Amino acid sequence: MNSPVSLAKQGDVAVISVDNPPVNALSQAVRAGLISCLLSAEQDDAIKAIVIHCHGRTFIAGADISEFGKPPLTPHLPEVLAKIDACAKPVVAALHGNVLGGGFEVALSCHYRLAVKGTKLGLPEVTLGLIPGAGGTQLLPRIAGVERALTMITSGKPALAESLVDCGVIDQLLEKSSTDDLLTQVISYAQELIKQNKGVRPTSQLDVGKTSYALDTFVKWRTKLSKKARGQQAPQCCIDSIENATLLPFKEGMLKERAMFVTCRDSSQSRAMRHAFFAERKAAKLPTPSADNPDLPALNIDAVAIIGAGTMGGGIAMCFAKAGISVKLLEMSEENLARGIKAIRERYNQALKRGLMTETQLENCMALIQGTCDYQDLTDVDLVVEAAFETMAVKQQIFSKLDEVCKADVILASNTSYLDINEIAKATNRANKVLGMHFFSPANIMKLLEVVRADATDEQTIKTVMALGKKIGKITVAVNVCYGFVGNRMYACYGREANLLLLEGASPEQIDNAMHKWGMAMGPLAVNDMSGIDIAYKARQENPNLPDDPAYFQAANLMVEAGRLGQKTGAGFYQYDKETGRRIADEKVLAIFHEQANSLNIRQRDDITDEEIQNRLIFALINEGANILSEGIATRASDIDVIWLNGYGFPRHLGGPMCYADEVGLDKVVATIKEYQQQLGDQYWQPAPLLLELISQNKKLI
Ligand code: 3H9
Repeated sequence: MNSPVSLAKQGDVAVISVDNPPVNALSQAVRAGLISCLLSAEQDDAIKAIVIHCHGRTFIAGADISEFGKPPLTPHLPEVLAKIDACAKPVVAALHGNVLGGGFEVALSCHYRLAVKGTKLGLPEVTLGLIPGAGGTQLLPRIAGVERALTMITSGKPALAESLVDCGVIDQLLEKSSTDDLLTQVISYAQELIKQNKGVRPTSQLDVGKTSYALDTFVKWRTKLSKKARGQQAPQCCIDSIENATLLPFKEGMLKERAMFVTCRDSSQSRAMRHAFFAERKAAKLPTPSADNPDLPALNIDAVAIIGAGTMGGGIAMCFAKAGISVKLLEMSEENLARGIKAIRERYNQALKRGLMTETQLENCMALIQGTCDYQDLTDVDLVVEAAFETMAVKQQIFSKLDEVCKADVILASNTSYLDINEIAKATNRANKVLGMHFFSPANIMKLLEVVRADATDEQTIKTVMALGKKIGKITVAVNVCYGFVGNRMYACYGREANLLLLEGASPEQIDNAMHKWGMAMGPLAVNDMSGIDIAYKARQENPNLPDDPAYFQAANLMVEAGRLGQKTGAGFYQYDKETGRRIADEKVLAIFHEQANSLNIRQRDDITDEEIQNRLIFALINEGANILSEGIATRASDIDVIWLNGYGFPRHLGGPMCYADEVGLDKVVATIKEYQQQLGDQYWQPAPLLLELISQNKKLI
C-alpha cells in the first residue's frame, strides 16, 4: 500500500511530505511514514537539514479523531515527536492552512517553524474533551511561556501565525503563495541554516521561563475555568499538565501528560464531545442521493432580501452582510426601517468594541444592507427570508406578494419558529421553492440554522440553502415540517415539565438552579424571561393541537396575563433590578402559582428534589426526540443532538439529548419514564415506541 508520507531530496535538504486528504490527519500510516522518512534522512550523510511539509490545503490538522475509541495502533504520536526532537539534523516545519492538535505538536517539536501569513495554529483538544497528548502542554510553555500556553490550550482557540512571532512559536512569516512556493521558500531557509552552520534546537531542552508567570497563576486559572467550563474535566487536566511543565523534567512531564490524555480519551465526556464533532459535520450532509449529484448544483446566492427589520430580521441581515452578501431589508414604514437599521449598527458597534470586527469591516457590512419599504425593490434578489409576525395570515399575505414580485427562480424562506411551511407555501405558485430557515436569537450570534423542508420543496432548493448556511458560518441541520420542527417541539416538552413543576410547588430558582447545576447554560425560566414569555404564548394561541389540559403552560400564561413578559417588562418569572438588570426571586409569583394550583386541584409538594426536576425535564426531551426521529422529522439522532448543542445550550460534554440517553442507558430512561407514567398519568408520559424497539434489539439511538 502507498504510504501517505514520502521523502525527496533537494540537494542537501530532505523534504518529508505528508499527503493524507482531506486534512492530513495523523493516522497510523502517517505516523509510521514520518518515523521511517525521518530515519532515512537522518542516516543519509548527504542530508544536512530536513523539511516537513504537507500537500493540499493544510498542514496536519491533528490526530485522526476517528481512531480514538478504537484499540491504539503503534507507533504512538509521542514517539514520532521524540524522534523529531532528538534528530541530529535541523528539522524545519513548513506551515500553512490549519496547524492543529497533533499537527501543532509536530511543529512544536521541529527545530524551526516557518508559516504562511494567515496560517491558524492551535491545540483544540479541549474542545474534544481531551488534553494535548503528544507533548503540547510540555512543548508550548517551553517556547511561548506559561500564560500563552494556558490561554491557547484551555480555550482550544487557534491563533494566527502573525500573532505567534513575538513569543517564538514562528521563526519567520512568509507571504501568501501556493504550496509549491512555500516549499521553495522553506527549502532556501533550510539551506541558509546549513550555510550558517545553525544546528538543532530541541524544544525538550528549553527551560520554562520562571518569569513568564506569577506564583498564583495556576490557582487563578483553575478558579476561572471551574466557572467557564463548568463540569468539564479536560480544562482542569490541561492546567495540571502545564503546571507539571514548570515542576518536572521534560520526560516526566510527558509521561504524566500521556496518562492524563488517556484518562480523558477514555472518558464519557470526550466520547460525547467527539460525537458532537462528527455529528456537526454529518448534519451538513443531505441524506438524499441528489446531494452528490453534480447535475444539480447549489445555486449562487449573491443578493438576499429580509422581510422585517425587527430583532430577528436585523440579526439575519447581519449574518448575510458579514459573509459579503448584499441585503435588501424591507419594512412597512420608514420609521420602523430607520429603527431597525439603527439597531443593526448598534449591534455591530458592540462587536467592534469587543474586538470581533474592525471599523472597515463594520462599514463594509453596513454598506451591504439597504433598507426599503417597497416590494418592487425585491425583483432581482436570489433569496428572500421572511422574518415578520408569527401568524399564518400575515405570512401567507407576504408570501403571496413575494410570489408576485420576485423573479422566477427566487427561493422563498420563512424564519417561522413553529408554523406549517406547507400552508405558507400554498400562498405561492412555486411551492417547490419554499422552505423554512429557522434562525435562533440573537441570529447574528447563534450558530444553529434549522433548514425546514416542506412537502414540495425541491432538492436543489434544499441543497442551495444548506450550502448557504455553511457560507454564512452556521451549523445547518435539515429537518421536516411539524409544529415547532425539531428544536422547539422538543423544547415544548422540556418547558411543559418546568411549568407543571411550578404549579406542583417548585420555585423558579429551584428549577433554574437544578438545570444549571445539571449542565444547561441557563435554566428554562430564566431563558423564557430573557426571550420574552409572550412569544411562545402567542405561538400557543396559533397551535391547533394544544393538549386538553388546563395546567399546560399555565404558569407562563399567568405571567403574560399579569403583564410580566420577562426582562423587557422588568418582571417575568423573576423580578429584574432596574439599575443592574440583576435577576431577583419574587415571592409574588409563588402566590400566583399557589392559588392556581388550588383552583386546578393540583397538590403542592415540598419534597421536589433537584433530581426529579432534572429527570423530568431531560427525559421528557429524550422521549420527544425519539418520537421525532421515528416520525422522520429529524433524519438522524445525531442531528437532534446538533440542534440542542448549538441552539439550546445543552452541555457539549454530555453530547446532546440522544447521546446522553445512550450514555444513561435506554433501559434506565424508559424505566424512569414508566415511573412518571404511574405517578403523573399517561397524557405526557408514555415511552416512545422507538425507545422500546431499540431496547428489545439491544441497540442504541446513535
Ligand atoms: C489531537 O490532535 C490529539 C493529539 O494532541 C494527541 C494524539 C495522541 N480527524 O471540518 P471539515 C474530517 S486531537 C479525523 O468539514 P473544514 C471531517 O470529519 C485533534 N477526521 O473541514 C470531515 O470529514 P467528512 C485535534 C477529521 O475545512 C473532513 O475532515 N485537531 C479531522 O471546514 C473535513 O472537515 C482538531 O480538533 C481529524 N482530526 O475545517 C481539528 N479533522 O468530509 C479538527 C477533520 O467525511 N478539525 N476531519 O465529513 C477541524 O477543526 C476542521 O476539520 C479543520 C478544517 C479546521 C481542520
